[in-house]
Amino acid sequence: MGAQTLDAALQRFPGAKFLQMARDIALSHHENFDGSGYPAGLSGQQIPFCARIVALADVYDALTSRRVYKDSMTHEQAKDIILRQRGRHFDPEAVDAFLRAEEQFVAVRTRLQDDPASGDRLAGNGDLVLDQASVASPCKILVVEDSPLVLRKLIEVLGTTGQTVLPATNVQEAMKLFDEQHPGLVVSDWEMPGASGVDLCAQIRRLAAGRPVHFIMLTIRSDEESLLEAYKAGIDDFVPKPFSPEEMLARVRAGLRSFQVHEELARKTAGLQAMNAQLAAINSRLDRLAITDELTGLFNRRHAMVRLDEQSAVSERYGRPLSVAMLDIDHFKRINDTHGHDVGDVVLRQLAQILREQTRESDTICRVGGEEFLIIFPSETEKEAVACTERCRAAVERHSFRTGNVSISATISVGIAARSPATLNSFDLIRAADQALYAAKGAGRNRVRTFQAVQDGSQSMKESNPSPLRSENPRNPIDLAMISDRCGNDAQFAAAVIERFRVQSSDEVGRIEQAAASGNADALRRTAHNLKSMAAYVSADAAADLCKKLEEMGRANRPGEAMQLVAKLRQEVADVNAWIAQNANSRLALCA
Ligand code: GH3
Ligand code: MG
Repeated sequence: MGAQTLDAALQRFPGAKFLQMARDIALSHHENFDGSGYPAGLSGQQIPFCARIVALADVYDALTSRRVYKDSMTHEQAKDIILRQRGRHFDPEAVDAFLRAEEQFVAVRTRLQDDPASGDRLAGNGDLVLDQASVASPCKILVVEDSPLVLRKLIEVLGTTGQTVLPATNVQEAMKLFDEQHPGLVVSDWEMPGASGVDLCAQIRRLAAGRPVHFIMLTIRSDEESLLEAYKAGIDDFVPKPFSPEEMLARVRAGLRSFQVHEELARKTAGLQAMNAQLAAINSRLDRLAITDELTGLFNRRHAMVRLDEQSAVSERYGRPLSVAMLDIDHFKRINDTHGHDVGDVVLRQLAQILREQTRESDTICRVGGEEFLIIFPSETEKEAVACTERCRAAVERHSFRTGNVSISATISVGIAARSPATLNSFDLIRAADQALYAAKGAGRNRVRTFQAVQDGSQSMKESNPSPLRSENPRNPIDLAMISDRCGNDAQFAAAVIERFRVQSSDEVGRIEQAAASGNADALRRTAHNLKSMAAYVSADAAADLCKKLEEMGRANRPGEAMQLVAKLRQEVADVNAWIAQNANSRLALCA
C-alpha cells in the first residue's frame, strides 16, 4: 500500500527523487540478496541500493525490539544473525557497512530501547510470565463475591498476579466499580442475593461495547442448560466452586493473556487508523499541490486547462454563456528590474489577492504564466466579464503594492473573449482572449478589451484600407503584411509589437540560455513561452518554432538537450533584428 501511495505521488511529481527512493524502499526492502525474498524475487544489484540498506536496518530493528510475541534480542545476538545472513538475506556490502557503523547502531538501540519494565517477556515454557513487570498494559481485576470469606481468599490469590484487585460484594457495587475503574478481567460468583453473576455479565457486555473484558464465573452448577445460559450472556470461562488456587490462577493467566492480545490488537488497529488518516491527508495535500501555483496559491495552468474544458462542455450542453479573461501586469519587467525579483513576487501575490476579492466564488482564477493570469467566468456573458475585470483593473490601479519600505503602483491589461461558434474549443477561446489582451496593450495598457471589439475594429480597418502593406520578398524573416493583419490592422499596435521584439528579444534569448545552462526546466518553459508569443506576433515563424520546441523540452523536463537549439535561436533572432533595423522605413510605412 505504501509503494502504491508513493507511486501515485510520483506520477504527480515525477522529478521528486526522495519519493522515488521512498517508493523503492517500501516496495523492495523484503527482497533477499540471494533472490529468495518477495514481492518480485529480485537478487543482488537488481534490488535498489536503498532497499538493500533498509532491509538490514529493518531486521536489526525487529530483532532488537520487543514484540507482543517475542522478547527483544541483545545487540550481539542480532549481530550474530545478521552476519550469518551475509550474502543470503543481506548484501555483503551492507553487512560490512553495518560492522563499520556498529557503535552507532548500539547507540540508536540504547536510545530507543523499549522500557524493560513494561515488556512482554516469554518464560522458558513459552507462557507469559504474569508478574506485574511482564504485563504490557496493567489489567485491573474485578472480584465479585457475596461471601466475605471467599472474597478474602480470592483477593489473596488474585493479588499474586501483581494486578490491582477491585473487590465487590454484589452486582450493584460491581457495576459501579466497572464503570469507574474499567477492569479488563472479572471473576464473579454466580449465585448472589439480588442480581446474579449472569446478569452482571450481560450488563458488563452492554456497557463495555466491544472493549475487551475477560469474564470468569465461579460456579457450583454444572448442568448443561445453566452453562448455555451463561455462555449466551457472554461468560468466557468457568471455575468450579470451591476453587483450587492453582486452577484459579491458571484460568486468570489465560484471561490476562487474552486481554493483552486484545490490547495489542487495539493498539495496532489504532496505529493503522492513524496511518490511514495520515495517508489520506497526504493524498489530499498532493492533490491540492498538483493543481496549485506555489507562489500565489491560485490554480495553475494545468488546472486552468482542465477547468476550461469542463466549463466548455457545460456551456455547450446547456447553451450557457462562458467567458474568459487573460490578464497581464503592465511593464512588470520594469518592476522586477527596479525593485528586484522578490518585490516582483510580492506584487504577484498581492495581485492574486485583489483578483480573489473582486471575483465570485464560482469564478476560477489561475496563474498561467509568469505574470499572466486567466479568469474563467462560468455562465457569464462578455458584458458581465468586462464589468468584473474592469473592477479588478480599477482595484489594481488604486492599490499600493507595499513591501518593506517600497510602495509600488501597477496596472493591468485585460483581454476578454466569450465562447461563440467561432471559438468552440478552449484553445480558440484562450487565443481570442490573448488577442484581445494584446490589443489592450497596444491601445496603451491599463484597460480591458474584448475580442469582439478587436474583430469589429479590424473589420472597419480592412474596409477603409483594403490593401495592407505587403513585404516585397517572401524570404524575409518577418512579413509586415502579416503582422499588420495579426494586429487587427492597428498600425500603432503593429509598430509597438515590432519595437518590443527588437528591444527585448536578445535578452529573452539570454534568459532561455541561462535556464538551459542551469538545467532549470520550469524557467526554460516559461522563458521560451515568453519569446514564442513575441516571435509569433512579428511572424518570425522560424524563431517561434524553435521556441516552441524549447518550451516542450522544458515541459518534458529535458533542459539538458536545449543548448543546440538555443544557438540556432540566437542566430534567427539576430537575423530578424537585422532585418527590422534595415527596414525601418517599411516599418514607418506600416505605422503611417
Ligand atoms: P507588458 O506590459 O508588455 O506586459 O510588459 P512586461 O514588462 O510586463 O512584459 P514582459 O513579458 O517583457 O516581462 C515579463 C516579466 O515577468 C519578465 C519576467 O522576468 C517576469 N516574470 C516572469 N515570471 C516571474 C515570477 O515568477 N516572478 C517575478 N518576480 N517575475 C517574473
Ligand atoms: Mg506584462
